[in-house]
Amino acid sequence: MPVCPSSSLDLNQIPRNQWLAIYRTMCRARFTEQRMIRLYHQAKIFGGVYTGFGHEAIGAGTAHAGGDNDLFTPCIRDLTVHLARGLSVLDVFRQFLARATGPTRGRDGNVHYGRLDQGVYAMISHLGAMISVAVGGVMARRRQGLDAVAMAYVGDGATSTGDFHEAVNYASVFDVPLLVVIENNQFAYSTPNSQQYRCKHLIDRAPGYGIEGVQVDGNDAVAVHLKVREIVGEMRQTPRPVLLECDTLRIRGHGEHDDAGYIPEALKAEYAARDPLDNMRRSLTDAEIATARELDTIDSECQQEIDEGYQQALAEPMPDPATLLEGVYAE
Ligand SMILES: Cc1ncc(C[n+]2csc(CCOP(=O)(O)OP(=O)(O)O)c2C)c(N)n1
Repeated sequence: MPVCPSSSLDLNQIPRNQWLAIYRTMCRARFTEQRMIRLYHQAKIFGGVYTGFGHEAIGAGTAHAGGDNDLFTPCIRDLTVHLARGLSVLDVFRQFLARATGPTRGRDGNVHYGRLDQGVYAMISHLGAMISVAVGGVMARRRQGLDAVAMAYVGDGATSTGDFHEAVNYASVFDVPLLVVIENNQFAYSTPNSQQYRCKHLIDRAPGYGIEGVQVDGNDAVAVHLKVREIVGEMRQTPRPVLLECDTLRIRGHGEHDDAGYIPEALKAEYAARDPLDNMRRSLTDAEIATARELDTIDSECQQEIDEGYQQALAEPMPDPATLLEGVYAE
């Protein structure tokens, strides 16, 4: 029987609705991606499919700790962040089915989307490159007098890039309120951590930058959320960057084209027993925040939203080839 990771944490510190919102975000992401995988194998998706199976507690736990003015640079594991910030499941299907009505108007295949009105930058694929975008964005908001913070999401592989070093060093020197969320899923594509870095933990590097590093169980949304609320609260008052290392395992391949055969079965089994959604259900029911039945209702509502979103997106048009050059240059 897997242990309840959050048993020592007091969930009553924050309103019940907040916990339910986090659980709902995790379900919406997981179930949407389950559908996406099926569609990918039916060749109905334009482009690849990269999922955040196993990462849901990280994106949901962090993004739900943000406020209206905050900025986010999610990566391919973080559908939860998009959904937590207000993107609809319908928009996600529009994007992956290359519909003209979607966030990139059917022009991207398919992960480079985001909505600035929701504080979410569209990612580019270069590992670590979005951290400095988050730095610049949040500095601009601070200059406008807003008490914004930024959350930049990277994998363990991204921490080996020069971009990571440049952005974190700069943020440290200029006291930028930046949470660097390291989703340490133990493999950078197929490269294991033993071939990625020598330090014991990635946050061991934080003192070298003169900043704080915090480690958290990335499969425990309660632990992630409570810790990030605390960090973000302090960061708003006293701007500074923090490295947050979330331990997890990517349950599927780097993308659906990859069978993740390089991840040992025993490791997969260990983390499958600590699935973030199961953990969250257990935490919420043990703390009597919600009954299993109430959580089942949320599950069915999410499934219905996904069925409806998919059907609606399917009925919408793909872009007209005559509009190909629209949006390429500023007008
Ligand atoms: C600058 C750069 N180099 C190489 C790649 C090719 N690439 C795509 S994903 C990946 C590994 C990603 O590892 P990690 O950041 O740990 O994410 P994970 O897939 O393990 O979640 C690499 C090398 C890239 N996108 N950008």
